[in-house]
Amino acid sequence: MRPKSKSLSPQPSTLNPLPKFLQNQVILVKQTTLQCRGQLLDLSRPVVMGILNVTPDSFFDGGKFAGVDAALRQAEKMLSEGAAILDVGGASSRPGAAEVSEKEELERVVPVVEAIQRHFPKTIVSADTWRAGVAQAAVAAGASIVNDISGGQFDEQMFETVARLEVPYILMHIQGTPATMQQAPHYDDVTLEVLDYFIQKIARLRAMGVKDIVLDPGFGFGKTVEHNYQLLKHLHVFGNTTGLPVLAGISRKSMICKVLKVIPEHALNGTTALHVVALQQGANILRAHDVKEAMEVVRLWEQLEQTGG
Ligand code: YH5
Repeated sequence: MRPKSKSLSPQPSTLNPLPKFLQNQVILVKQTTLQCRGQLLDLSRPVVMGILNVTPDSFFDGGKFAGVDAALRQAEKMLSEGAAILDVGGASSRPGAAEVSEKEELERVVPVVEAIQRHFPKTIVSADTWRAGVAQAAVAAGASIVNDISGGQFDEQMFETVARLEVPYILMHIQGTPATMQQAPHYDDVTLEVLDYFIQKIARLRAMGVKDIVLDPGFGFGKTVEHNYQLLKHLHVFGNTTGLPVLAGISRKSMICKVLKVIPEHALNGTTALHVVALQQGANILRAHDVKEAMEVVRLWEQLEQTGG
């Protein structure tokens, strides 16, 4: 039983009391939209966020024009396949990836965000960066969501920057840094510790005036295979306890590759299988390399949801 609190729980009037079974119940309203500057993103149905890497180890291997051109082609493909968001990232955060300078990251990300806005003006773009400076420049270039793998821990300016920019913030959990995170991940209870992290950060973000927050347990970021599957199995906890939307970034990650003993290039079928689980566990956004296949999962899952009986 919850202790009765005069100040916190709304008091039903004595003239019109709540039915007995609803008294002392907390009814959590799930947030189903994100205010992406001018555009409202509807999350009452699951959506797919397409991954658009602009790093040299992806397709960004030619000159500046080749990079923008290739990114635009990839953007067009993912939009035609049904992506609701394009996640543009200029610094790989894979385990052990080389650090990219802020200047280099800006030079990769800003022209691509600008080009996407010019060619596909209604597109909702998120900036995958832990740097406040890159987040600010990307939003100035047309991005309308900040996706920070560090939860504000790598750049102390990040939270105030997002508050000032008035854009939604994807709050991801990470233990350690990309350079060290896979050395010896440890938790007593991974789900509880990630939830506790979210609760602390949400309070700080709210106090600074950030309105729209999306929670992401950060699959592969300082987690063993076992930790990742615990988080996937309990994914519903994060949305259910906070009322906030949840993002799952599973696509072609090592939690699939290690179990199936395949390379990321052969991990699409495994990705699809775990996307089904993520939706069943209440995920609102699937961050995916393969938008067409992820959208098929969404459509089939919706059909199942609509089915009575
Ligand atoms: C995420 O989960 N991940 S970058 C290793 C792989 C495959 C893919 C071994 N940014 C996330 O995608 N942002 C990245 O194969 C992210 N959530 C959010 N919000 C890492 C990545 C990857 C790493």
